[in-house]
Amino acid sequence: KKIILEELLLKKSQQKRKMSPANYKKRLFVLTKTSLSYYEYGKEVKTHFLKKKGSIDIEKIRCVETVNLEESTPPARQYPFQVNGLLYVYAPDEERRNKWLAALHRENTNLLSKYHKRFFTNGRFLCCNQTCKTAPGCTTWEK
Ligand code: 4IP
Ligand code: ZN
Repeated sequence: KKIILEELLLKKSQQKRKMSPANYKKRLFVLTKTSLSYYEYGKEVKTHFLKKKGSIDIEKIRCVETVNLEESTPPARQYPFQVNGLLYVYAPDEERRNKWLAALHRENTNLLSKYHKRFFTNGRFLCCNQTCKTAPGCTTWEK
């Protein structure tokens, strides 16, 4: 399948399991016409044996936006973007983040106009205090 965009980016754990602590992993993100996937990638992993760690169907993506920075965010995490308010990915700089946002917007026709502008942390969205991960967005998104 044709790759639209591919880059080694930092991601925050989605914490699907309740007890898992938040952590950050470098993953190879690959965008195609049909999915956004991330793979384990490192010196010890040969490129042709990349291990897929996660994937989202493009048609299931409803929101792709930046995320407001919280106080004292380390240098490596200055350019976050979110997918569906659940997957947080960090680009190395503003330009690369814009590249990903533009590509994800271009491939997607199902985007909602509302999103959460701050992180989901400790069981709630910091922007609106909603505790459900799938709670409707609180902020209108403008292109
Ligand atoms: C893992 O931490 C990794 O961060 C996983 O990311 C993440 O899954 C897990 O969160 C989290 O517990 P450990 O490696 O220390 O176990 P990756 O899949 O990129 O390795 P996500 O869902 O973020 O992919 P859970 O709670 O979602 O499983
Ligand atoms: Zn919100």
